[in-house]
Amino acid sequence: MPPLPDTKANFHHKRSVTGPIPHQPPKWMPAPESLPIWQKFTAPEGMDLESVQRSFCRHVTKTLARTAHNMDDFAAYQALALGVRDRLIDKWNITQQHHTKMDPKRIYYLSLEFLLGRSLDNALLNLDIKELYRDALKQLGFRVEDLVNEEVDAALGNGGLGRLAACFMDSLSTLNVAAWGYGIRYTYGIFQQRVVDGYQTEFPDYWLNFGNPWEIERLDVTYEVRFRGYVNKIVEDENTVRYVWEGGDKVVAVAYDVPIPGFDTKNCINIRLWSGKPQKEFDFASFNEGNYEKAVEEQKTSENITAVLYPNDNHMVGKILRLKQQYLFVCATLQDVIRRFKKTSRPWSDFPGQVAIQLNDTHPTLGIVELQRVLIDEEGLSWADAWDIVTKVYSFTNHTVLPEALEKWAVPLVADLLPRHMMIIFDINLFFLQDVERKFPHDRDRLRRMSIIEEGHPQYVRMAFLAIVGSHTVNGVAELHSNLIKNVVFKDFVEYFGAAKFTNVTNGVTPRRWLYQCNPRLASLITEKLGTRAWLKDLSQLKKLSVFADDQQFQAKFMEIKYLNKVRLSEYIRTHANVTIPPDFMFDIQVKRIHEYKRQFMNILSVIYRYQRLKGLTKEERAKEVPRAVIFAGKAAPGYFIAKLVIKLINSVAEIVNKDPDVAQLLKVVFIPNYNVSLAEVIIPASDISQHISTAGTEASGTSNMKFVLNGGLILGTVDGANIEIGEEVGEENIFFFGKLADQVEEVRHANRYRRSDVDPKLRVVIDLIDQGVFGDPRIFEPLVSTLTVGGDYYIISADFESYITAQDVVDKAYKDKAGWSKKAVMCTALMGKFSSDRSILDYCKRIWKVTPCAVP
Ligand code: F58
Repeated sequence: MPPLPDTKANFHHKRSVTGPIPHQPPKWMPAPESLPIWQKFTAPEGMDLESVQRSFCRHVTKTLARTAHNMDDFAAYQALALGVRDRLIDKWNITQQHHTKMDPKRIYYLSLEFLLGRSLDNALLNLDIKELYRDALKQLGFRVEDLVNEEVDAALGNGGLGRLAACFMDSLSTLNVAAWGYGIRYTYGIFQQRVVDGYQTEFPDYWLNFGNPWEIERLDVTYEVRFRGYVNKIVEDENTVRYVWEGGDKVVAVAYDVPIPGFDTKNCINIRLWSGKPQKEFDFASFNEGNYEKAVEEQKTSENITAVLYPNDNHMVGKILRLKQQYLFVCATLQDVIRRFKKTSRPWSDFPGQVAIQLNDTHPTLGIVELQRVLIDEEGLSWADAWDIVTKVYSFTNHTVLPEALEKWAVPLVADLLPRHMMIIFDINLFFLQDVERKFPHDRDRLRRMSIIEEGHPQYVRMAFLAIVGSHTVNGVAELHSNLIKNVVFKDFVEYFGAAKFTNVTNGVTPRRWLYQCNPRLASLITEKLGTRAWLKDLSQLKKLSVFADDQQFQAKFMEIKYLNKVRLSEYIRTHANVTIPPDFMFDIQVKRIHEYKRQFMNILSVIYRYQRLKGLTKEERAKEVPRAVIFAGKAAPGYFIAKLVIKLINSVAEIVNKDPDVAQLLKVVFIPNYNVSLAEVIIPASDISQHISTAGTEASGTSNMKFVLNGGLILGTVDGANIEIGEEVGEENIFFFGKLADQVEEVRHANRYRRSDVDPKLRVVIDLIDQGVFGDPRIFEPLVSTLTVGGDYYIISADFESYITAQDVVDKAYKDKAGWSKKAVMCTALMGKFSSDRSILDYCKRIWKVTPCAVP
């Protein structure tokens, strides 16, 4: 078949290496940017009612082709979002032009997940135009508050790691850092969860079904990505051999840009998400033969790569499609980064001064190998020069110490999909181990332990080791976690590289979304008391609230807001989970991914314990009890059988407890389905107490703990992750700790192995009730219960149970003292300044990336 003509209809139209080819007018014509008329009509939109209304109506009638007669709230949301997006694009353009002019060091945050949630309310608040839009839309017959709820979440992440990336982007933009986020535009985000007969069921997340106003499709920003093929060895002369990766299959990555506005700044940065597309739309030869299925096959396989987010939280899956996602992601990203760098015609030696790449966990670690490959195979640098550049550019954040979450890829799989990369990994490992050997001669076992390649059949590539060896800095996400990394998990590497390479950056959350946006009443009260909104950019200013902690009037206002937030959540629960919860109950909340290490199981076991205790009380005794609503939400990985059983147990307990008249005034239990970012925004401001009760040493940081405390909720928690630092900030009197410490856990586990069925007596009571069938057929729960009895109780629920129950009693007692509790709640909000993601980002900027802001003047 003759080749197709090279027109835009047949091929991907690509930007040139140095960016778009500038428009070249004939000599007699002036350059467009010099014409006043361009300036006039590209000026940012006006900040007045009429401009807002004109834009809204134009989008309704022209973009959406609707009219005032056939409008619904969703169409109104779309028109509103498109108008706000126009403003974001104005800012985005100014920011990009400024960065091009100043050419600062760029920060690239590489993450396979960005859990952004909704964008509209956030953009309105960050741009400080919510009031304006509220007034403008009211005159057109719409309420902004209703339209905001029409938006579907962008749920391109599993949990903490993905949400952290989103908070970091908000802070980077607010702090005017010249940063880019890079990720994948999954066609399906994290699955939607429904509860059927008490069990979790999963449904696909069709988030793009009605279009996405927050993305800009860049059909001219595309890069080819190769898979498989072979490596050609070219002997150039007797001292030089070169390797070229050839053949195989190619797909194309297309860019989608998501603007991220900063708060109270002109700055608006970008997250660039990649989508897999076929290199050519379809195979004409097969099409002409009548084989239509084969003709579109290539399209299907390339689009499949970015079709779905893997729904596992803290658990590695070794699927080839996941490896393809990772490579497509880093390959396209690096081509984009290098294209931007080359626009300035700087030498390669400038690269580390101009580019910092942060690896959000090991998922983008192939980027290390890919940069080395490009530099030696395509740019002709020597191995040593290239490796020097690579290791000055990358830094790596570790988010977990759970062994089952540490990524490793089977060598045959990598060798098949990425043959040249596999060669380079072996070389990196060889040079590294030679060096280790020089430093620690005759230590065979050390070489085995530190090898990037794990020996066995098959061999595996240990991605964390590769990330450490290829980065200049490695950080954990809370003090305890960083210490575990240094002293336990990567101890050998600290001995080899020295302690300076390993550091801590404690996580943070953005106060814009996690207070200002989700708790507007509290935000207003704070601004009123402090007389300024400056705390939104400098959260440490909240400490000035502590002088009001004993002020009865202030306490009353603070707790009134808490109460109204509880009313709002109670209403949500009534309509979405069909349980009625009186807002004057204590709201005791545990919301996060369902995982054994997070111990939702222990929580529901303690609820059963409370239930039987309450049932045994006299009427007089009951009158002294604190009524409690125990609220759960969270998704279990679809293949995680035990986690799913925990959800079933929670729902079974809820069913019995909620209909038992004996405890109707004292206890409610509910599982709210489909936990996501926008639901978190309703749940978090409504907590009296929230639970963060992981087995000590297992939760790297946790970030929802920070959100709850920031909103004036207390914590019941273990001495784990960021709980510890929260305790240090708010004071021991304002947090409820219990349980074994991280350094005691191993001993308990060891003992568990030898004292099989000997569980804590209070826990025994609970297990017996389950076994008697009080919560339904006990055979259903047998696999779950046996993790405690015959399974060795790896997460030490039994050893922590007594201390947990005691801590619950302490919480009850504290709650009865209304003034005392109010003071604690105020102090919590006041003393959370440390946990702003702005502080985390400034930490990264100073100590890891070595960059200063580049603000648009
Ligand atoms: C979480 N990790 C940690 N991983 O569990 C949490 O303690 C920490 O606060 C948070 O990171 C931010 O640092 C986490 O969410 C994942 O979801 C991975 C997704 C991809 C597969 C492996 C787990």
